[in-house]
Amino acid sequence: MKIYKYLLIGLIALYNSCSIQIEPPAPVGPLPKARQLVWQEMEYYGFLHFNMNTFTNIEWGEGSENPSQFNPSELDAMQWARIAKEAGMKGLIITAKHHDGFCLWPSKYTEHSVKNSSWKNGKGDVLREFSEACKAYGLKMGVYLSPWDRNHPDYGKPEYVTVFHNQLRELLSNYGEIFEVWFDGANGGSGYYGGANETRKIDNKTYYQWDKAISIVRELQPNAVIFGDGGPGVRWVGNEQGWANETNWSLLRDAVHIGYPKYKELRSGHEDGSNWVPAECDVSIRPGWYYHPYEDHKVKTLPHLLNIYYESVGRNASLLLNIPLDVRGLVHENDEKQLIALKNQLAKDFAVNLAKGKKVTATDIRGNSSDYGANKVNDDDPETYWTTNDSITKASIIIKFDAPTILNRILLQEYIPLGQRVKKFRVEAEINGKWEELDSQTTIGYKRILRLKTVEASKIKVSIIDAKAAPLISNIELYNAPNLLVAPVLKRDKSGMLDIIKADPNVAVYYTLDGSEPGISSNEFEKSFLVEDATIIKAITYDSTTKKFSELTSQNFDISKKEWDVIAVSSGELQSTDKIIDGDPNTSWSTSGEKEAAIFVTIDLGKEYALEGFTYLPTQDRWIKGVITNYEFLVSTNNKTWKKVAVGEFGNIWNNPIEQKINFNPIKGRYFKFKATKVHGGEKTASFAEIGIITKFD
Ligand code: FUL
Repeated sequence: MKIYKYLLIGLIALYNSCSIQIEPPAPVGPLPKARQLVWQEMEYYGFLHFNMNTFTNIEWGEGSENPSQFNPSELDAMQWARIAKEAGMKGLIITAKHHDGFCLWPSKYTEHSVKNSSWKNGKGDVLREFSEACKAYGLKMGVYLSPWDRNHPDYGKPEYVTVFHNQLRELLSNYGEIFEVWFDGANGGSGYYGGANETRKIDNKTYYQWDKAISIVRELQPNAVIFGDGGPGVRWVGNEQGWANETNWSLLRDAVHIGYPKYKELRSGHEDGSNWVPAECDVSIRPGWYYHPYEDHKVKTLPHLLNIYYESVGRNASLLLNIPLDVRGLVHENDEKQLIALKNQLAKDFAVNLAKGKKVTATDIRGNSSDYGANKVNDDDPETYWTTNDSITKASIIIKFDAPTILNRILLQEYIPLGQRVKKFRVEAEINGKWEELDSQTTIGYKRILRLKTVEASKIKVSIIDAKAAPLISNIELYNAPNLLVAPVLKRDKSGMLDIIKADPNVAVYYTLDGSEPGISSNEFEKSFLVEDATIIKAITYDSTTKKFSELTSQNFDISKKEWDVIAVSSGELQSTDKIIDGDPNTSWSTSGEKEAAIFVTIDLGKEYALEGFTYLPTQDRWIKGVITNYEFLVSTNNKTWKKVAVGEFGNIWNNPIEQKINFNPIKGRYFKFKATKVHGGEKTASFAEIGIITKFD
């Protein structure tokens, strides 16, 4: 009989744990709207800055441009969509109208649009081609509409607001489904305004009648989210560099509005916010939002882009990566290459989810119900979650491997339809039978990805240490991302100390100083070393775990600048001229302004050399100024008698401000004078990021 008794007890227990329906936890508000949930899952999508500024080569047009200036030679929206799709983006947002007021579609409410441009004899409609391309590639389509219009004569008056609303209607009525409407926060100021050329101020909280604008979006595109500094659908992240704070709440207090001055708060949101407004990280793949040929060599590197991904998508935000379309109306080849490099690296980083199929246990389970069991975190179903009993806000979950497993990434997701809850959590690994803390962090939200040190663990424990209420974890993934294998970057300072920068701490760099190909039997880079003489340095990154090499870096360094001194300048501060010869391309120095022909810099090399040429790198700042286009180069042994050894022009330097190399017939000299006979745009100051000499290489 006893056996039956136990069987009965067992059955009751089974019934309790499986069959009794345990109510889901109560929501912890504010909560996301359905459209916000759909948007959140997009995670990564692209921005296309393409408009009048593309053709005037500036970032902010005044509004006085002639519509005929808009004239792409090879516009191909299918190319944009194909590349975005191949890059792994889920949608694209285009600058339908930027601050200069020019409309990419033939708006009925302004003459400043494609209808008066040279492109397709005024018959074209970029928005139409864009929408068809998005459809063809299965991408969602979004529109950027600048409220500020520096062209419109009525800007500042109520009449313009009607125009703004009507244009919004046109965009939302004629091009199919829109997933996001992007309202820029930059507002009011100087402009052309139909020829008035004046400054117009508006109150950006009231002027645009936001309630009306929002109701137009709701009426015509009920599924679209609205981006603005403070939402209402999606918020700005408070910087244009592509990162959210580690602590990132998808919540905002009521006080946040367009143009909110304490915008840095947007990087973290507000834990006690009363609205659900998740963050979007907007950042350009180049320094500028618009295409400038002079930034062709400044497309962000793979390590930089990867970092942006981890600090946006990996920190409970979305990534809106801008691609400036060029004057052809195409994505430039350099940008395409980097977009694909990022896509490929992400595919490698998240190749195999090591948590899949592993046994998971938890210290507490809501009502002991299998509906909320620990295995809900790796069941591949975003609609299920592990959670604890109502009163429990501290709990752990353990993922157990069958055998010790190497890993370095953890991805966590909260079940946000019932609110963002986790305030603090910790990740530990059991290594050789001992628990070791790998990281301790704050918020999770929709998605959090941590880059951990590489460990070989038999178990991974995630402990929720503090939460607003019982934590709801829908997903945990574990990965072993490969080391980042990119060519090393070489840097030498004024004293001749050479540093080699590797993108990943877990890789090795080998180098040679004699022009030969480096390999694992060459010198391994450990710390900076002195390179005083003219030397070719070849360096390569090596990953011992995969036995793979990166591409090669090969750089010619001429004599070091250790003994160099800037002894005279035509104008400007002599004390800070070291920036011209500090070996750092990111620091620059400028003259303070004079008659063009008089600009010069004189440098003492410390001793005599056989000189064969010189190099000039203009400022690498985002806003480049003072780029020397024509030069004279003079050499002296005594700083008294000078011989002019080179006169000429740096061809295309404004469009492509990379290092210029000029050779001349060998001559002995200790001093040189570099004269600027012409500066781009007739500016009266000249900028120098770096000047070098050539003694050996050509
Ligand atoms: C800013 C604008 O002023 C920039 O030109 C760019 O469009 C960026 C995305 O937003 O506020």
